[in-house]
Amino acid sequence: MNLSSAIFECSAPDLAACPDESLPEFAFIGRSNVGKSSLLNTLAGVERLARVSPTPGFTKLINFFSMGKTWRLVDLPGYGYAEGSRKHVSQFNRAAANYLKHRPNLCCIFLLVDSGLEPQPIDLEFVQWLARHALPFVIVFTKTDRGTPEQIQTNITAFTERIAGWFTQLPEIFQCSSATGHGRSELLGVIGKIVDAGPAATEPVSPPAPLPPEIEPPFSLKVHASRVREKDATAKKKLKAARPW
Ligand SMILES: Nc1nc2c(ncn2[C@@H]2O[C@H](COP(=O)(O)OP(=O)(O)OP(=O)(O)O)[C@@H](O)[C@H]2O)c(=O)[nH]1
Ligand SMILES: [Mg+2]
Repeated sequence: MNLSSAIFECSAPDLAACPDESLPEFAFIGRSNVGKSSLLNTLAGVERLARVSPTPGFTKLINFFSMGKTWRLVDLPGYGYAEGSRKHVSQFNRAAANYLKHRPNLCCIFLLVDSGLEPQPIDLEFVQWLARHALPFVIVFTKTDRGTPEQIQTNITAFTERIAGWFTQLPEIFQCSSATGHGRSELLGVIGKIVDAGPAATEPVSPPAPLPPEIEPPFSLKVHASRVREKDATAKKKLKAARPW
C-alpha cells in the first residue's frame, strides 16, 4: 500500500464540489474534538497535514488528502458542536451527511469515539444513523494514551453493549492514540486490505448487518445545513484554492 506522497488535494463545501470518484476513499467522522484530523495525520505519517486544534468544531469542510494518488483520506467536520447561539447541540453538518450517504467510492468510514468517556447519546445515535443508511463503518476508540487499559476497556464494553442489540453482526472495533501511534498499523491494515484488492476496492466494503429498521430504537440525530453550503459559487472557488479548514 502506498503511504508515500500524502498531499492535500482540496476542500469541498458540499458533495457537488467533491473531487472525481476515481479513487477509494476512507473518511473520519465523530464528535468534534474526538481526534479525527489527528488520526488522519497519524495514519498518513505526516504532521500537520490536516489541521488540528483544541477548539471543537475546527474542521468545517470536507477535506481530501491523496495518498500516492492511489487512495484518499477524507477529514470531515464533526458532530455535536455548533457555533454561536447553538453551542454544544446535537447537530450534524449536512454536507458531511450527504458525503457519507452518497459518495460511491467511499470504501470505509472510521467512526471515532473518545475512549475516555462512557457511552455518549450522540455517538450512539450516530451509530444508529450509519446502520440505518447501511453504511460501511468501523468504530475507533481514540486517545487511549489518556486512560488506563481498564478504564478504556470498561468504556468500550459499555458502548458495545449499548449497540449490540441493533446489529446481527457488530462493526469491527479498534483502539488508537495519535499521541503514541497505538493502533496505527491495525487501521492501516483495514485500508490496505481494501486498497491492495485493486480496482474492485472502489466498491464499498459490506456494512455491518443491522437489525431490520422497524425494531431499531427511534432515531433523532438532527442534520443542520452547513453555512458554507449556502455561500455562492465564487466563495466556493476561493475556499478550494486557499486550504481554509
Ligand atoms: N492526548 C491525546 N490528544 C489527542 C489525541 N488525538 C487528538 N488529540 C487532541 O485533541 C484535540 C482535537 O484534535 P483534532 O484532531 O483537531 O480533533 P477533530 O476531531 O478533528 O476536531 P474537529 O475538527 O473540531 O471536529 C487536539 O488538541 C489534539 O491534540 C490523542 O490520541 N491523544
Ligand atoms: Mg478536525
